[in-house]
Amino acid sequence: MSDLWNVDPIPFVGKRSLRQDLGFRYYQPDRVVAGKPMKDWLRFAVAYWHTFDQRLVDPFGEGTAQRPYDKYTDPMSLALAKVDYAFEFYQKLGVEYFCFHDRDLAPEGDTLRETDANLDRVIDLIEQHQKESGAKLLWNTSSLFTNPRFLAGAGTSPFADIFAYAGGQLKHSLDIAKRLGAENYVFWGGREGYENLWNTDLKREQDHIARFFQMAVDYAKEIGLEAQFLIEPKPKEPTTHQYDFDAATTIAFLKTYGLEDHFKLNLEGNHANLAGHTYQHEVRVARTAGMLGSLDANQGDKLIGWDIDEFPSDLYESTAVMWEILAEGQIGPHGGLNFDAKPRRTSFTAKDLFRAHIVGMDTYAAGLLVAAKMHEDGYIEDLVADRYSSFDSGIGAKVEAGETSLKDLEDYALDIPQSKLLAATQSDHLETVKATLNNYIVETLGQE
Ligand code: XUL
Ligand code: CO
Repeated sequence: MSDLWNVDPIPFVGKRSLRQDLGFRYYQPDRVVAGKPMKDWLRFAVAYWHTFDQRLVDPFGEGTAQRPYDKYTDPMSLALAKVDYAFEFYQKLGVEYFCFHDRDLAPEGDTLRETDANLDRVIDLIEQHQKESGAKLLWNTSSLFTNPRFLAGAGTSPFADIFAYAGGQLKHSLDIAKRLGAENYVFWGGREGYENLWNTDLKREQDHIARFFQMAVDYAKEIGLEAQFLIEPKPKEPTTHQYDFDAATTIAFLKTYGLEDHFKLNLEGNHANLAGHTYQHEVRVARTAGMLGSLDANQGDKLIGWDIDEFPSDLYESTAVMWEILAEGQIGPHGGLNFDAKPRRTSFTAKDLFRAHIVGMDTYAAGLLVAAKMHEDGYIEDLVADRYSSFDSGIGAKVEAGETSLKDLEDYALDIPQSKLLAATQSDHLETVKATLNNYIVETLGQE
C-alpha cells in the first residue's frame, strides 16, 4: 500500500492502554455481534466534503487544516491528487464506503457542460480506484446550495432558470450514481426553505420541489438506477425555515405528494438536536413509518445552537441509535453510517483526521455491543410490553381491534371510582430505567 498519509493501517489494539491513540478499542470489522459481523451492522462511510475538503473554517477565522495535499495549487491537479489520498485513507482506516457531493470533487467551469467535464475527469479516477480497492459508494448527492446561483434555493428557487440548471445538475449526478454503483442517492435541501414568508409562495415552492423529486424518480427509472433515494431532514441553517424540518415533516411531505414509495430518510444526529429531538427519536419516527434509509453520524453540543458536525463520542447516544438499528435488523435496506463530521478547528493535523474517525467508529461499535446485550436480555422489550399490557385483554384489546365506540367507552367508564382508576396507573420507575442503561454501558464495555 502507498503511504501518502505517513500513517500505518489502523490496528485493533483492544484494551492495551487507557490512553487511546491510533488504534481501535472496540471496532473489529469481522467480529460477529447479534448474528452479523460488526462491519455489516455499521457499514461506515467517509464523507468527502468534511474529511478531504474541509479547511476547518468558522465564521470568525480562516481554515487551520494542514493536509498532505496542500502542495497542489492548481485546482484540477488538487482535485485529482485528492482522490489518491482519499482511497488510501479508506483503506488505512478499514472503511468500505464513501460519500460525496458533486462539487466536493472538482472545480466548476463557466457552464454546466464545462463543470460536468471537470467532474467526469475525477469520476474516471474514482471509478479506477473503486475497481482496485473494492471501496463502494454509499451515496452521492448534488450540491445545490454552495454556488451563489442557489442563493434562494434550487428546487424551490423562485427563478425558473435556476430550477432548470439544478435539474440538469441533478441529472448528471444520477448518471454518476449509476456509473459508480451508488447504493443510495441523497437529497439534502440546503436552501430549500425560506427566510421570510412575506415574499414567499410556500405552496408553489413545495409543488416545485415535489416536481423536482418526481423528475428524479422518472429519470432513475429511465436509466435503470437502483439506488435508494433518501431525503435528509434539517430544520434550519442555512435557511431559517426548511421544508424538510424533521423526519415527521418530511414523511408528511412525501405522502402529500405521493412520493413515499420512492424515498426513505437519511437521519443526522446534529440535525435531530436542532429540531428539538434526540437522534433516537428521529430514527424511531422513520422506523415506525417504514422509512429508515441511512444515517449521518455526528453529534451536536448542548451549549451551541448550530450545526457543529462533531465526530460522535457520546456512548449513550450511540447505544440508543444502535438499539433502534438492532430492533430494525439493519440501518436501512442499503443504509450505512456516514461520518458527516469534522475534527475541531484546534485538531488541525492530518493524523487528527484518523483519530477523529477512530473515536466515531469505536463509539458506534461500543454502542452496538451494549445495545446487543440489552436486546439479548430483552430488558427494554419486557418493560415496554409490561407498560402496555392492559391493551392485551379486556377493554384495551377491544379498542385495538376497532370494536369500540365512544358510547361503549362511556358505558365502561361511567361508574369506575377514582381509586380504581388510579390503581390502573403504574409508576414507570424512569430513574431506575436510566440507572439500568448506565449499568449496561459500564458493565458491557467493562467486560470487553
Ligand atoms: C448539512 C449536511 C449535508 C448533507 C449532504 O448539514 O448534513 O452535508 O449530509 O448534503
Ligand atoms: Co448530513
